[in-house]
Amino acid sequence: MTASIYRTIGLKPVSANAQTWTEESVAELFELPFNDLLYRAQQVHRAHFAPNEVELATLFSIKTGGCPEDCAYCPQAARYHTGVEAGKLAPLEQVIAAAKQAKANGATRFCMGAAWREPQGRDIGKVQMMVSAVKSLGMETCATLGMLSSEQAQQLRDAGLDYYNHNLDTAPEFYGEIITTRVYQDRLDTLDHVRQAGLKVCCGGIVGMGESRQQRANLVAQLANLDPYPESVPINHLVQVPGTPLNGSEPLDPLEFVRTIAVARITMPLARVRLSAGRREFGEAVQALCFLAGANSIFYGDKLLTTCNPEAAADRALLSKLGMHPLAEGGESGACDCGTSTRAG
Ligand code: SAM
Ligand code: DTB
Ligand code: SF4
Repeated sequence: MTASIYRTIGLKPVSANAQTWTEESVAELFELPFNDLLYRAQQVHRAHFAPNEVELATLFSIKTGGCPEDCAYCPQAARYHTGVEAGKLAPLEQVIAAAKQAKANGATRFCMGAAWREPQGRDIGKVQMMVSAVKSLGMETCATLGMLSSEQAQQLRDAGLDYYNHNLDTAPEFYGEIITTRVYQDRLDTLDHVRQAGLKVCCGGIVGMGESRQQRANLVAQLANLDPYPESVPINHLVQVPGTPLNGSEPLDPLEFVRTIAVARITMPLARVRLSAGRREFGEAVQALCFLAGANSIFYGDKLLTTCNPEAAADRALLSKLGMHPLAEGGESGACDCGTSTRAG
C-alpha cells in the first residue's frame, strides 16, 4: 500500500506488519456506510493483488471425528451427536489420490485437516509423509492438526509444509462461550511456534456464532495485530450442524459477513483473505460482494471437512460469470494496479 492510497482512503500509512489496530479503529470501519467500506476495501485490494484472481484451496480430512474438544460449532467433537463417525488416520495413498484430484481440478493449495486437540506420538511422522508427497506434486501444502509444540512445528516445516492453519475463531472475550477445553493463549502459543519454525500462518475465525459486531471487530483486531499478521485469513461463516450447541443460532445478516471480509482486507492488506466455510448458504450475489470486498481465496471442492461446499462446477461457473480466474500454479501473479510486489500467501 502506498502512502498516497492511504491518503485517498483516509487511513494512516504504515508498514504492513507494524501497525497496531485498536479495537475502536476496527469497529469504526465496521460502522462505515456499506458502499464506503467496500470502496475502501477494493482500493486496498487493487493496490496489492490482481483484482480478478482467486486462489483455489482444497480441503481434505485426514482424520475425521471423535475429537475430545468441545468447540460449540464443530460436528467433529465426540461429545455432540452429529452423525459424524470417528475415523482413523487416512492412508497415505488416499491422501495422494485426493491431492492429485484437487490439482487436476485446478486447486493450487491442498489443506489437510485432522480432528485432533493436538497430534500425538507418531502422528507427526505420518503427516510428514503426507506433506512431502503432496508437495512433490507441485502443490502448496497446508495442515490443520490442532495445537502444536515448537518441535512438532519444526518437524512439519522440515517435511516441506508451507502453511499451518490454526484459527483464533472469535474475540477473546467471547471465546469462553464457544470453547472451554483450551484457552485463547494456547492458540496464540501455537501460532508463535508455527512462526518460529518458519511456517506461513493461516489464521482466521468464524462469524455468525452469536457474537456482537464489536466482538467481530475485536477478532479482526487480534488477527491484524499479530506480528506479522497472517499470510492467509480464512473467514468462516458458521455452518450450523444439527447436534452441535450452536445449531439454531440466529443467522447472521449476509451483509455483515461481507463487512467482515472488507474489514479484514483493509486491516491486513497483503493477506490472502479466504471466503471459507458457509458460503454455500450465501448464493452468488453475496459471494460476488465478498470478492468485491477483497476476498481472493476460496475453499474449492464439493466438501469442506465433513460438510458440503458448493460444487466445483458451480464455482467455476460463478468465477466465469464474474470474469474471475483461478490463481495459476506457482503462486502469486504479483500483478496489481500500483506496481508494488505482493506477499506470498
Ligand atoms: N482440530 C483442529 C483445530 O481445531 O485446530 C483442526 C481442524 S478444525 C475443524 C479447523 C477450523 O474449522 C476451526 O478452527 C473452525 O474455525 C473451523 N470450523 C469447524 N467447524 C466449523 C463450522 N461448523 N462452521 C464454520 N467453521 C468451522
Ligand atoms: C478453516 O478456517 N475452515 C476450514 C479449514 N480452516 C480447516 C474448515 C471448515 C470446516 C467446516 C465444517 C466441516 O466441514 O466439518
Ligand atoms: Fe476438535 Fe478442531 Fe472440531 Fe474443535 S474444531 S472439536 S479441536 S476438530
